[in-house]
Amino acid sequence: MSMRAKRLEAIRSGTVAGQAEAVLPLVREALADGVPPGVLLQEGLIAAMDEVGQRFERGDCYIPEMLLSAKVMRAAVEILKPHLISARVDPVGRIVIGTMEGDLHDIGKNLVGIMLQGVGFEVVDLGSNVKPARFVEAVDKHRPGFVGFSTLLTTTMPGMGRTIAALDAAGLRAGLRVVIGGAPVSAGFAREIGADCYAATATEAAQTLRELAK
Ligand code: B1M
Repeated sequence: MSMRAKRLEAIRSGTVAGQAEAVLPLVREALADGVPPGVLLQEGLIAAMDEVGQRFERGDCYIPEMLLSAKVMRAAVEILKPHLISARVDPVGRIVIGTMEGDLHDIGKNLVGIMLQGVGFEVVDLGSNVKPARFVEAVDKHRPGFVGFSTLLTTTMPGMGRTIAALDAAGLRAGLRVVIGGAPVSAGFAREIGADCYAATATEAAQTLRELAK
């Protein structure tokens, strides 16, 4: 196994084990050695969260372990952030983003925010557990070209449709593009609820929205 592969594996397994003190120096070292931040993210951190999810499903780990891994991932993403948002780019538009009401998962949504900033979007992040009324209020206040909804839970998917309906009822839907993402949703679901587009990953969201903003 190459040095790079060994380091990525140590980042992945250390994140699964929730060991910030082991993972964070490795992330810094890998960056200094020229490992692309996108590779660290995908093959180290996201791969770790996938394994944590599988262990949770099998009953091999519980909420406290999931939280520890999530904490390591968030700290590692903070280190990667300036590298993911490197070159300054001209502003291309504004987006309001948030995770749906009832859903506390925010790592994917945070990554979407970082990647969008990286391609020049001004990002208004409402955080997680966001009620439809708060989206309406923020869209009314910030008048963005885009609004982005994230969810990781099947139970909170219907909140996306309810939020679109609330934006419509407030007269804010015209000229506003709705993008949705998160593990349980799909392009088909986006069509079903009247969203304008779906993005499978944070990178795809950044690419798609940058094109749409032109
Ligand atoms: Co929970 N959790 N969790 N969890 N958790 C999942 C999502 C789950 C799949 C685990 C499993 O069973 N395999 C499962 C959901 C099952 C389902 O609904 N079908 C689950 C469950 C059940 C739960 C609880 C209900 C557990 C319980 O209490 N019994 C509970 C719910 C709490 C709540 O929200 N009300 C819960 C709690 C938690 C923690 C708090 C412990 C923690 C979250 C910490 C945090 O986010 N601050 C947690 C974690 C860490 C996970 C897993 C392990 C990892 C999630 C993650 O961060 N992934 C997760 C399993 C998994 O996903 N494999 C799991 C990495 C992240 C980068 O990926 O968020 O998918 P993701 O984002 C991707 C894409 O989806 C996309 O881009 C990102 C990167 O490219 N994307 C978008 C996301 N949003 C987008 C928006 C866009 C475009 C793209 O446009 C706007």
